[in-house]
Amino acid sequence: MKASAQLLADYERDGVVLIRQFLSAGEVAAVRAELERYIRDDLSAQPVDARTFEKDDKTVRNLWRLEKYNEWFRQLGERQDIRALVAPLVHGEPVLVGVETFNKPARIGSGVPYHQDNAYFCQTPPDMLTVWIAIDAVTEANGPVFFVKGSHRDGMQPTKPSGVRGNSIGLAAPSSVPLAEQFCGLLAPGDATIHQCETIHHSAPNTTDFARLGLLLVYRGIHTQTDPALKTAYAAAVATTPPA
Ligand SMILES: O=C(O)CCC(=O)C(=O)O
Repeated sequence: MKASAQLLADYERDGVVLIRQFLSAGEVAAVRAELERYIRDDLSAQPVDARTFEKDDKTVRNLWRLEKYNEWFRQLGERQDIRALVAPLVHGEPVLVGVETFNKPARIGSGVPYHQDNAYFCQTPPDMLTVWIAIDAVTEANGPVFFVKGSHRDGMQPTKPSGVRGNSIGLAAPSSVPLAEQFCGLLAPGDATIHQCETIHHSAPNTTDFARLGLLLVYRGIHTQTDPALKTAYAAAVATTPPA
């Protein structure tokens, strides 16, 4: 996997790009099998920071820190071909920071408020990104992620605590860009989007009978540093709405 000049230019301009067949059908099946095994066999013995549940307090909304709690997913995140792809996008040597899921389960999958990831990551310069890989098909109906193209170029926007478990900090005001003009990540299993950490994005609840499982790989450039002002705002939000 290598980032083409076109992909790089699109990423710098839009703050989001789409890559078809990022993982093969066999790799998607392997991810699904390991996630199911981990949730069934390992999750209950992990610390509470390993997950966020939906409102029913039993269905997984997010898995967090898989790079720490699951060797198979750490190795996936450290794959050389993926690191080589993201290196020019983070403007340096990539460091794997997180392997996570947004499960968006059928019927009860909750929405994600308008936000910028750097409100959580708190890095400067914002050379950090997320590879969002579809494990299920992502359709217009089951809560796709919408991105405001080019919003990363306007820097960090004012935030407020969102009250949403697992997404505690959101934008103080939603984007004024109409939904129809936003970049909608409609994906077949194995397709991926890559978004920069200051690109504004959000997703609706999933009221359909079809789950919308996404696997996220998060990287930063080795040169980024924690921004104390961003960290203070995040700490306040997460204290108001803990993820677990
Ligand atoms: O999967 C979603 O619905 C939201 C994902 C998200 O917020 C992210 O990738 O940073």
